[in-house]
Amino acid sequence: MFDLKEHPHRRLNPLTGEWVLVSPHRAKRPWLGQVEDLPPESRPEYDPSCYLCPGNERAGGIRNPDYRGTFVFANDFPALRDEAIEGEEDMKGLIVARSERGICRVLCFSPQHNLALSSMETAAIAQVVDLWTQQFVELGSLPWINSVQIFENRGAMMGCSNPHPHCQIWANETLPNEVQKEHKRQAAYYNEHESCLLCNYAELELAAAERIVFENEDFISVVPFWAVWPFETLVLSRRHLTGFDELIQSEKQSLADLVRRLTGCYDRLFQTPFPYSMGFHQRPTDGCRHDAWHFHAHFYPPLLRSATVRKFMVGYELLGTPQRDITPERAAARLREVGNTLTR
Ligand code: H2U
Ligand code: ZN
Repeated sequence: MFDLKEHPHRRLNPLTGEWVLVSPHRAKRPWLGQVEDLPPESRPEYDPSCYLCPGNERAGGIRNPDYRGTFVFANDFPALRDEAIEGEEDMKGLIVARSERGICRVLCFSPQHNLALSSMETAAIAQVVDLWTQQFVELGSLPWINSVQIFENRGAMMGCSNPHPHCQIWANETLPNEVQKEHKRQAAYYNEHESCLLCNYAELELAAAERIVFENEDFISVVPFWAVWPFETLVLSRRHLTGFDELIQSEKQSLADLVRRLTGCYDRLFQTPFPYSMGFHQRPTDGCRHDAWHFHAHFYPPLLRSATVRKFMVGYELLGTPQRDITPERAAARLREVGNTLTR
């Protein structure tokens, strides 16, 4: 009898059409170790050498204002530029290049150097949600911007250059690869079923309850059935929304609450500020409706068993298909267990 808890199998990611290999028999060892409160981070509230702290000079020579809440600025070393130098190359369809325009910004969540989403107050995170919304609207309304990617790299392991709480936005002309895959799959599903892929998926997960980590009135977080990273989560709005601009005030509060609890839970899992890349996926901003799109966030954390033991995407995974040992069901149970110990 085929058993998802015992036998090697593949799982489909319906958002991308890609598969993940699951080897549950390899992760039968019991969990060890107690969950304790993370000791307060030893960083100071203000760091004179930090390029994101209020009043400090950045690498490009510009000085930050003495900001008191959130703060956004144009990335001093942007990966994309907004001036139009158009062109392309195409040699027999094999050596192909196209010019790409974009805007890169950096967003500070807080003036306080030693905070993180996990240690900020819900009301302060709600202000970050407001900023994300405002940036999505402003950048998305530019006629030549068709995709707005908001993302956070946290921790040196993820290549984050500075522990000051911040994220980035890259907004550009074309849809990035991951967004393009999800765009096609959601549209195809919508056309075939006349309903939303992620609305229907959320309903299945809520009924099963097995992979849900947290839920509140407006949002759920789930270790998706097709998760690749050990403690990967997907954050879904309960209501069918296509982007930040459709969130009502109470939903912004709910999102802030869920982000705080989820990141807090991550930090307690291995008693370390948990590294991850997270980001929001929203409808393309080409002015069309994109009813098939469902607003969501992905959290991709690399840690596997401790503060230092991480998952690598190498070997078979790099050349073939991603693989995991601990099942998404066990990962979700573990996160819930830790979540129950949260004190706020
Ligand atoms: P991380 O979020 O991965 O740490 O990247 C921080 C960004 O901040 C990075 O894209 C920018 C870098 O270009 N940056 C500035 O815009 N000004 C600075 O003074 C230093 C870093
Ligand atoms: Zn700082």
